[in-house]
Amino acid sequence: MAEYQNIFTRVQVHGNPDLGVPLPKGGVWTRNNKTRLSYLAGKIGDAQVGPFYLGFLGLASIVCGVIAIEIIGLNMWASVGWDPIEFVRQLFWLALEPPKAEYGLSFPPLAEGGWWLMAGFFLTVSILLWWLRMYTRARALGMGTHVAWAFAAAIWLYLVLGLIRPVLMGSWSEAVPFGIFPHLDWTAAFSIRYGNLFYNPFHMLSIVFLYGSALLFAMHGATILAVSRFGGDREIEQIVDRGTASERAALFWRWTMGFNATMESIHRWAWWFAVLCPLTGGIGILLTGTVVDNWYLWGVKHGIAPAYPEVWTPVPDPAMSNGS
Ligand code: 07D
Ligand code: 07D
Repeated sequence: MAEYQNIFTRVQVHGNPDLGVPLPKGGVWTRNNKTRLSYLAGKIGDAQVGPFYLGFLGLASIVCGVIAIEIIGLNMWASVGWDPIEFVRQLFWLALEPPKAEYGLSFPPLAEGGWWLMAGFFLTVSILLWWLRMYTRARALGMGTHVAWAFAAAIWLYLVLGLIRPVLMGSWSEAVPFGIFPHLDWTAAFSIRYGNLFYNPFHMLSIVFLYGSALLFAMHGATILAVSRFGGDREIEQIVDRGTASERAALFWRWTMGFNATMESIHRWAWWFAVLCPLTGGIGILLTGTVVDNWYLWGVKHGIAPAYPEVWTPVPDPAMSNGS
């Protein structure tokens, strides 16, 4: 069977396709049983590719996603006068911008943000349908819905950035543009506009969980690889039937830092750290401009940022004087 392969597995076993658990009849579309073996996929994971499940939700999500990308791409192409060479050359710098502030939350003319609104609508529908697909596929297999809820945390930040906060601020102009570098420019401008995001405590928390996720992932990945010679990568067996791998891994961490996670709890640690990154981040963005206008001044007020010393006296504006 093409199971238990990892990056160090040198032999790839070619066997009959593994079609997974038998599924209850009814409600679930007849499963496409087509599979194939891929040598390259086997180098980094399981060699068996498929079966792939494309139900109504998946298809509808892909259709909406293609419409969104089409609107974004064609607008970007139009912005370089339909020149294919310039489109490719400038792709990373091209943008589909949200409407100007004067349009508020109304539907602007297509060329002045209307296309942006439509692309955003289809992208959002596509992402939400994909979420439903993850949820229903997990349920159909009798699994928990942890993956869907982790994805929901990312969707929360996405919705705050592009929908919830702009609606609270009363203007689509507050939202993020589509484009590779333009969305970075927006991120930098947003931070400056609201007085330096570094002083936003929820940005701080989000960074804690971002860095923490990387650290935990490295610790967990490294630990399991270090005991895979004792079968540590067969995590499920290690949980129910503890062997030398789990015990060594646990003892290693007790030796080095006095405490160890368990085979089960380490995945809860990972789940919470990953999920809390966009969850706290979304709270931080939601508060910006709605509750707090300037995070630096907020920091000064709460004693986490120093006030600039007054080392100069402001020069009176000559335009304000009466000329005498
Ligand atoms: C590795 C999983 C695979 C996902 C990938 C991304 C697209 C976009 C473009 C149709 C880790 C697929 C990309 C579908 C296609 C068009 C026009 C996930 C992995 C490979 N960003 N951001 C990137 C998005 C925001 C920021 C890269 C999306 C906020 C900074 C990629 C969103 C802010 C930097 C990208 C989003 C922000 C990036 C790599 C949505 C604050 C970088 C992402 C929907 C959070 C980095 C040139 C990656 C870069 C980067 C996508 C939102 C900041 C294009 C889809 C508004 C500072 N972002 N981003 O690997 O190289 O993620 O940019 O909210 O430095 Mg971003
Ligand atoms: C974007 C969730 C949405 C994604 C979804 C997926 C598709 C399909 C297709 C694969 C990432 C959509 C999927 C479309 C994909 C295929 C085929 C998650 C997203 C639904 N910051 N900052 C964060 C740091 C500064 C700023 C978070 C560090 C400056 C703004 C993170 C630094 C300024 C925002 C973080 C730093 C600034 C952030 C993002 C250092 C710029 C946000 C967490 C060392 C000058 C966002 C509260 C995340 C946020 C955010 C890190 C600096 C601006 C922890 C390390 C001071 C405006 N920053 N930042 O999970 O939540 O994103 O802030 O300097 O909005 Mg920051």
